[in-house]
Order: sequence, then C-alpha cells, then structure tokens
Amino acid sequence: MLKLYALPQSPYCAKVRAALRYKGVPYEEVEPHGGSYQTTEFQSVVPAGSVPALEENHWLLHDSQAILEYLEECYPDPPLWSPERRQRAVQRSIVHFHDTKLEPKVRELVSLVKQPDSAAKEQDVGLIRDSLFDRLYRLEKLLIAASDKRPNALCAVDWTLPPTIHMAEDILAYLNSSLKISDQMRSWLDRQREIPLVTDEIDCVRGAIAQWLRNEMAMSYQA
Ligand SMILES: N[C@@H](CCC(=O)N[C@@H](CS)C(=O)NCC(=O)O)C(=O)O
Repeated sequence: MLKLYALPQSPYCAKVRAALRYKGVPYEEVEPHGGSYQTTEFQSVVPAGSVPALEENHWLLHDSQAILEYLEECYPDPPLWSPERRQRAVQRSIVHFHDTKLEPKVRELVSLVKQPDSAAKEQDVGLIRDSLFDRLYRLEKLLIAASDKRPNALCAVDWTLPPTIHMAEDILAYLNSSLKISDQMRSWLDRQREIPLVTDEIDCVRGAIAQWLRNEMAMSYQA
C-alpha cells in the first residue's frame, strides 16, 4: 500500500491527500518521524526533507506536484485535470501559482506569529495581507478561465486553494488583521465548501492551525 508522509497543517499535504481520496487510491498516512520534517530519521528516509512524500515499495517521491503527476499516470481515472488541453494547462498554472506564490506568502505569516508585538511586525503583517489580496485578485481572474464545464467534475484546483486561503484568514485574524476577499472569490470558496472532499481538507488544515495558534498564545502568556 502507498504510504503518505504528511502533516495535518500543510496545504501541500492536503493537496495530495485529496488527490488520493478523489481517485480512491488506498493509502496509509503517517507523520514524519518525531512529528517533524527536521529530524535526521525523517531526512534519512526522505532526502528532500519535506512533506508531502510518497513511499511505494521502498521507492520515494517528494513534492506535491510531482506526486500528483505520478498518481495521474498510475491511476488515470478519475482525472485530476480537465480533458480539454488549454483548460488543463490553465488549471496546472493555477496550482503552480498556489505552490510558488500563494502558500509561501502565507508561510511568511506563520513566522510572524512567533515574533513579539512591535510596530515593525504590524507593518509586515499589513504588507503580507496586501500582497495576499493582490495574489487572490489575480487568482480570481485565472479561475474564470479554469472552471470545469463537466457536471460534478472536480479538478486539483478545487481542493488546492481553499485550505490555504482559509489558513491565511485564520492566521491574519490571530494577528488582529483580516484578509479582504472579493465577493466573487468568496462565492467560489463557498461553492467549494459544499464538496465534502474539499471541506475535509479545509477542516484538517484549519483544525491543526487553530491548535498551533492556541499553543503559541499559551506560550506567549508564559513568556
Ligand atoms: N514544493 C513542495 C513544498 C512542500 C513544503 O514546503 N512542505 C513544508 C511543510 S508545509 C516542508 O516540508 N518544509 C520543510 C522543507 O521544505 O525543508 C511541495 O509542493 O511538496
């Protein structure tokens, strides 16, 4: 059986977990050794040292996008992308935008949570919030071109973006800020929430982030 090394708070892991579930591929999910990708035990198994990573008969593959493409080749049905070539290309470009532009920006917020309050921190939160708004605005335009016309069909875009966007909202709220989301993007997100597979991944990431934020808050009171 396939083994997925994953952490519940990682949107990249959510992306792969949802693809496995969508395709109905049996898998076992495990956390990296010691619950962290920074341990030498984990890095001796997964040289890239990141999650998600997929293990199949002692063969290892890291990187969420590489894993999706591998799964697509091994289990083509149901497909992760539109059957229409251009639409498929746009869908892939959106997921790439998520992986390289959206999620890394949200990660910058994660590091701010640990910093003590200061005017500089407040300014950084504002800059990241504005940059996220700008990136979501660009995504909104791309989503129009990517929407799948097949009834009830999902594509990887549907489950990749929502966990990350909700995670950004939750962390910004913790940092006493908020993410401006257009009506169009909000209604797209609401539609995604009606899909149980997507809701599960949103809840998984949000639950883990909420727990982490509670711990951070408890530690900041102790300090
Ligand atoms: N491009 C990678 C990024 C994965 C990633 O950054 N995962 C984080 C957890 S959310 C991680 O493992 N970071 C540790 C590292 O990259 O060293 C992917 O798509 O899988």
